[in-house]
Amino acid sequence: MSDHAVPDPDELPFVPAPLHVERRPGDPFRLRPGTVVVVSPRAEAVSTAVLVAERITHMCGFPVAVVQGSVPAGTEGAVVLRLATDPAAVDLPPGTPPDVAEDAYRVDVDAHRAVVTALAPAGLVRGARTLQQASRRPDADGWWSFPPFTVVDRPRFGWRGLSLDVARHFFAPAVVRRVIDLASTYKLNVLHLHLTDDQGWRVPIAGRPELTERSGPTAVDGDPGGAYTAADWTELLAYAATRHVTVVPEVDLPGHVNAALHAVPELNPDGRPAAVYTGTDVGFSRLTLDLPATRPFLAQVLGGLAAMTTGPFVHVGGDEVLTMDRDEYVRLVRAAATEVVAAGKRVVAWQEAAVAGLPRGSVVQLWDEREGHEAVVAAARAGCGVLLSPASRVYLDMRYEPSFPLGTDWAGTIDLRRAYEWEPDDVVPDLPPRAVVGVEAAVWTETIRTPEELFRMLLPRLAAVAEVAWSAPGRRSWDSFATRVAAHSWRWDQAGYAWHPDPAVTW
Ligand code: TNX
Repeated sequence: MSDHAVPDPDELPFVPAPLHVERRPGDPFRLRPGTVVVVSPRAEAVSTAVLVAERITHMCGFPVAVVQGSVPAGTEGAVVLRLATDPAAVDLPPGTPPDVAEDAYRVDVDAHRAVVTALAPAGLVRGARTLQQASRRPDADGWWSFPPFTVVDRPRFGWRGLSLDVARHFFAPAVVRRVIDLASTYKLNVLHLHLTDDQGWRVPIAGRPELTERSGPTAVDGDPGGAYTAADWTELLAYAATRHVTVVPEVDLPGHVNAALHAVPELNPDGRPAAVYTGTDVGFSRLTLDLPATRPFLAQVLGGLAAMTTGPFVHVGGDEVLTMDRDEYVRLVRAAATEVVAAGKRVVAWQEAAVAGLPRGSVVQLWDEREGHEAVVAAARAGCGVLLSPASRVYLDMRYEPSFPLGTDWAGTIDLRRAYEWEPDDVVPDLPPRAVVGVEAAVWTETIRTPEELFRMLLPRLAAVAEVAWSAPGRRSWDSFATRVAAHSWRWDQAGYAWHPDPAVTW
């Protein structure tokens, strides 16, 4: 197969750019009443088939049957989801890491069928997103059609994330579901939720109802807060799981804890509840290791959170603790990490925690490019992964340009091109090979209070970061991206997502 680095943008404006794209001759594939979704008869693939059928019904307005097995005789048109066992089915090179292999897929579209092939359900979802992006706007008769093509694709990194701060301002489950949809459209596979901070506590912990009762209702500037119920949480995890997005919950410790200090008086040295905090300073609040309440609190919160988490990771924060000596900080982070490991999960922590000697297999999340990275490199040499969230590129709470009405600028302004044009291998020199597990965008919400504001900060930059995380370096270029991403704005409009018309793109 020939492989074009840059697909013909008028025809196939895929974001992120796939590894191989080939246009094929022939008539387009059309979705029409009678189209069925055919899926390999394996239980784990059925939810993907249902997702695709629902998507088609949503787009086209007619019901779509899901059929297990082979294409029924006389079928007008079929979307086929095929789970293969042979890695050659998706052109996988030997030695591909499992987290990349599970997302690998191919899509083959001709006039009669659109076939998505993958080794795992996650790959079927990624391929279905590629297919979705190939759809042309409905023609005069209202039919959706797809030009014939073949894509063979797999990600560069196994961790492609978005971190959402629901602590400074709360975002309801319905909004988080829309964030998951968007992330999944661009093949992200991790949603990291920053669930607690000085201003609020958003996640229910069994046996600790006071956390959400007392610190759920608060938020920055006295705005309305909120907290997820246990049922909300379970539903969010299920919604994400169907889209093969792993939720990584974060309880930020041992700093950023004023909401906990407000809800639990015994966590304060004077035994009195801290006042509510609705400002946006960082670094002032802290746990105290030697209080009798602290270790039980860590055990209950982290054990409880681990038990509520289907994915393999729990994030313990660790950032910006400005009022504690290093020894106590290290002991607190270790105590937190011990609870996470005891509960059967792997630790994720912000880069500051690299000094604590995290367990092998932990993930250190780099964000602050102003600091030296020696401890991060040492942690990587000791068997930790490194997740890249360089603030000056992927902090999507930074303004697009100096006069932009929302956001902040401590890490500079980030226009679309700046979010796109950077190379993960260059962020931390001296890392051992394969230490970088992936790339994660982050949106902090001190200045962001409504869904409209949130999506305007995310789009179009989230698409840029997604391409950095997915597409191999030789497969991407700004000029190509700028052309392709322009073809996505009608979809955002159609789905009701607010977005910023960055002037570097002809929208
Ligand atoms: C730094 S990133 C923080 C957050 C702020 C963010 C604002 C990190 C680990 N800490 O507490 O919300 O900057 O951009």
